[in-house]
Amino acid sequence: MKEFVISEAKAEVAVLVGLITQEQNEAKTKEYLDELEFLADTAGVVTVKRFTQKVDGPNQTTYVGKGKLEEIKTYIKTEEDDGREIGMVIFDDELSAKQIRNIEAELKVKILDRTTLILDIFAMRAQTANAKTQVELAQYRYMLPRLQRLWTHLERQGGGSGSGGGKGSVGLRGPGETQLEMDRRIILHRITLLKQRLMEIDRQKTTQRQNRGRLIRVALVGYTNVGKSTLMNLMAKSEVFAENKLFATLDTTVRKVTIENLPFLLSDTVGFIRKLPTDLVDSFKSTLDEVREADLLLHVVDISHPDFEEQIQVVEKTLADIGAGGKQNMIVFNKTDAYTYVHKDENDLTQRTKENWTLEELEQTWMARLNNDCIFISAKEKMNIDKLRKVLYDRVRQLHVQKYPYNDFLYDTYTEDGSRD
Ligand SMILES: Nc1nc2c(ncn2[C@@H]2O[C@H](COP(=O)(O)OP(=O)(O)OP(=O)(O)O)[C@@H](O)[C@H]2O)c(=O)[nH]1
Ligand SMILES: [Mg+2]
Repeated sequence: MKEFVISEAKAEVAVLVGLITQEQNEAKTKEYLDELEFLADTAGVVTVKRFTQKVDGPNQTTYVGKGKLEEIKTYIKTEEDDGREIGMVIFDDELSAKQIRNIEAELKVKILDRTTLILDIFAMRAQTANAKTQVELAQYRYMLPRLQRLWTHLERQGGGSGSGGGKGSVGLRGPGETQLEMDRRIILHRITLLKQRLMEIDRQKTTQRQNRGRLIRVALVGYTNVGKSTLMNLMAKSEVFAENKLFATLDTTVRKVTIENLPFLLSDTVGFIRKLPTDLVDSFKSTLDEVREADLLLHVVDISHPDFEEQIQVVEKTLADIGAGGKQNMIVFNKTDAYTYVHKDENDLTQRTKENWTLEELEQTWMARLNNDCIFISAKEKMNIDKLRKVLYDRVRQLHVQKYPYNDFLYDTYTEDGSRD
């Protein structure tokens, strides 16, 4: 967590809140909050404090319990009294309309949840018309069921007294209703419009894809920030924006790559993250079509990340959700240069944990588990890239021969002594 410094006073300042439950132990919650802090940082928000609470599950009205909420409130107040303004509180899970309303009434600062934060970053990152439309659609879809918040606010101003008369039960009459209904209608209308626009973009993209000719399509997929774009740039000599922030990429880029005599298409697309709202995934349909229609998926994993195994699971689950589950795929373990482990002394007889594994041990374990169907590289340090090219060549060639048996540009390569490769 960053120390609070005056020079950063202009940046928005946040407090994070997460729960420790039966399913989510303390270590896990810490990892989730680390990621939430990284998300906040990507959005330009400085995190100054974290609150966690041990509970059975989220409180239906206020997410955390009353006491904890009080504690957060006191903290905000004390900070403010000292001239340090806390701009927002960010919760690690999706909040309902009711929860947002209650928490906001108590804390009196901006309340965000993981999803709103992700949507915010997406909005910030969206470059093309396609990405912008997709993000806007996801935002409205998220907003719609939470509109009630506005309604109650109006109700408090005296809207629901029944002065409007007519139909509806108590609390559902008067100007409050009109306002809510109007907002709802405007948003629904906008959603329809955005969907139409996306359908149009979809049609164009489908035509584009159909015109691409008979080439095998390989898609880079993976958790956010694992190095997909870095690898794309290396393989395709392209210049996709890559940086150490989450969701640097939102749109799909497709490049033609040729290894020896074999051309194929390589695509780079948006990364996945845990607790990604399904609505958002749905909205990104046209971006994810590239993944859905790929012949081979290269699942890039950041092996230097302490939580890479869960990230693999999240990606696999998301792939299954978008209907790309059963595809041929290969895991590319990236960032081997950044892998660290805790050395364990020979005389130390306590149980070795995963933290004590050397890179070599880790490689052996995964090679065995995946039947050698994986590769360990560093895109940044360009380590093992020749091997990756070789493996990719073999895989793509095999797919190509199956799919386009009569393609004439594909001829055998011969080694120097004249024998077949
Ligand atoms: N140490 C190390 N860093 C790497 C390696 N490959 C990529 N990175 C860094 O990891 C960060 C993320 O890289 P990107 O290529 O943007 O990752 P991405 O998967 O495209 O991320 P999103 O588009 O944000 O989902 C950048 O700071 C890269 O420089 C590697 O092999 N080793
Ligand atoms: Mg990227």
